[in-house]
Amino acid sequence: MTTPGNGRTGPFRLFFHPASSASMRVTLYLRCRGVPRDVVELVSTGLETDHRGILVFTMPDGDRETEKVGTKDLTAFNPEGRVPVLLLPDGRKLTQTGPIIDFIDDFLPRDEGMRLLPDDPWARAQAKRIMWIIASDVQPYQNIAFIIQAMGEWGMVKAPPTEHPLRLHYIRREFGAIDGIMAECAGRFAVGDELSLADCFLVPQIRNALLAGIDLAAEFPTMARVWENAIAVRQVKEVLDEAGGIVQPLVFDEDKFEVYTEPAKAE
Ligand SMILES: N[C@@H](CCC(=O)N[C@@H](CS)C(=O)NCC(=O)O)C(=O)O
Repeated sequence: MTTPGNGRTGPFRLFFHPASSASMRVTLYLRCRGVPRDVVELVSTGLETDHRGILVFTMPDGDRETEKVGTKDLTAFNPEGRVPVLLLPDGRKLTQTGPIIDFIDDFLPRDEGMRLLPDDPWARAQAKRIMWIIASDVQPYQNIAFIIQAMGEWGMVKAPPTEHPLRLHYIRREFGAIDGIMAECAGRFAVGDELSLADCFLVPQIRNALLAGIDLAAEFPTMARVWENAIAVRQVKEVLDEAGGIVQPLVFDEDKFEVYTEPAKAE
């Protein structure tokens, strides 16, 4: 495969972090699609917490790209301050999980490996529908950083961040919608009997929901069935194991969060 690079050759480099659910959408895609490391190299960013206890992704220690940008501050590399980021051999960068996956896929042979999108236009649209609900209607509202900041700076009711009522509300509301959609289109997996990008987006979001204490089997039966089938797939299991298991493990620093949200701060 030739990657675009204005004459420069080399793999794409995916800057990601195992603690990031958005990153996991792409790492699941790469593993399930069978994309080799010489096509997309994985580069794990650094990770710190700020004074509020919020996770901050940093440039990776000792990486040549960190040398180039001259700081550990990720915003110097990606002004959005987020992961994942795809770096092209010529230095161009692409953000946002959906476009990153589409872009990589444009360089892969159509007839090799798992395609991860159904051929049927309606089924393909259902897969994208589920992906969009997760990326735009669930993940931003249940984001721990957003919830901590809202408690510390904007007077939102204080509660444990992982199980905050706002977080539970949006996960339950949208999971209810997805469960209804999947009642129509799921087979063994989110859309039909083949694993698709809908599963690659669903799995990390369910991992967040499990951390929030949601009982998937009791509340979202179709989703629970699909989840069990998805995590039994070897490639999915490998990615989950490498990221610390089936429940999202690392989300914020509790001690710093307590100091940041103590009542005196709110006056
Ligand atoms: N819409 C983005 C979401 C990316 C995102 O929110 N990533 C989180 C980690 S899961 C992040 O980097 N957060 C750091 C921050 O917001 O400062 C995508 O699909 O790529």
